[in-house]
Amino acid sequence: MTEVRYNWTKEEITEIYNTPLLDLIYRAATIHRENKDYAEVQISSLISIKTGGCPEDCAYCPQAARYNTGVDVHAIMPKEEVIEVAQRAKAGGASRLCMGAAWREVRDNRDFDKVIDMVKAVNELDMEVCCTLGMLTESQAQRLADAGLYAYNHNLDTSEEDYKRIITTRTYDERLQTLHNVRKAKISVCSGGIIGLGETVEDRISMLKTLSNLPQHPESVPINALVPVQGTPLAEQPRVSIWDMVRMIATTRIIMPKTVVRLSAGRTEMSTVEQALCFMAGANSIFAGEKLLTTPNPTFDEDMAMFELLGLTPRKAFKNGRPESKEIKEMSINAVI
Ligand code: SAM
Ligand code: DTB
Ligand code: SF4
Repeated sequence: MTEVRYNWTKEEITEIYNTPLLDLIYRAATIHRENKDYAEVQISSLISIKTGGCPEDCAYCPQAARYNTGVDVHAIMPKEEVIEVAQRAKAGGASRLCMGAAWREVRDNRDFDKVIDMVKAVNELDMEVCCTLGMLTESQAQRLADAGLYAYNHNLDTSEEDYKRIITTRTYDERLQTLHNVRKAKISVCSGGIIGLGETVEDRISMLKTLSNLPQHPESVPINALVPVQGTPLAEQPRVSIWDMVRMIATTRIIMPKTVVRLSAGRTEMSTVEQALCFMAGANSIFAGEKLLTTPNPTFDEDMAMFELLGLTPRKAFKNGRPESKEIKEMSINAVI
């Protein structure tokens, strides 16, 4: 019996994070096995529907207009192209398609109408549709929900205390407000962060506290390792240690036992052995397909070979029900499993 808690303290999370490594992995793996089909891994594929030229100053991001990163700037992609990519992703084993746009926030304009059409079209392919478009108002979230949007990705990235060092063009509170708007529209929440930004362990703990103290835990928490990109202020950051990645994944698994924990950016730098440790520590989702948004990622074939080797299977779409049928029953407040 694992109690799902929403009142984790920094002290408790720190103690978990600092547990001797093998004990930590064992504890996380045990919780994972009690709560989930541990061999099932959700595969999400990313597509950048509007690339580069973003007005924000996120220090890690190759798509911020103010950094010279060589990213090709693209206006919004035609729906037909999105459908083609979605079909290829589905054939590669993906059950979810996440459409990303380099926007600060959604505006109520023609581009948003186009995104709404894309959401409807991908939904018809029987894939879970996710978007990550920046900040959303309540009515924009509702419009996406009405179009059949399954999940919305909106990362906290780091701690509230560390936020200004990484991003100055928006606040942590604005980020949390969007998560609230998404939740209100009954869209599944995907929110996590990045390690390797030069943050402290306290920052990582603080971010995990914020996520685990939300009224409902996010249904998915992506843990990204920074992909350092030339031209961004964080280009020279050293590669994050695999042990930090494992600690972060295991701690997330323990404090949010029912959440899907996604081993996200940074996998091209990880060996199969290192990724296996992350799955052991409770990761049960990946981004698959040869590109993340603008940077490389392992191919579907490489990932399928890894799944076969490790005895993992891709999770089917809508395992927790479709939003229309109000069956997103993965989590409920005070749920005890
Ligand atoms: N513009 C929207 C926003 O910021 O929410 C959506 C797209 S943005 C690229 C989505 C997420 O990608 C960011 O919140 C960040 O967590 C992640 N990301 C961006 N650049 C990254 C990098 N170089 N390494 C790891 N993760 C990165
Ligand atoms: C998330 O947490 N990671 C993804 C997705 N959500 C949108 C993005 C990773 C981006 C890595 C850098 C790039 O490819 O541009
Ligand atoms: Fe823009 Fe999102 Fe990149 Fe920040 S992370 S610069 S908001 S695309």
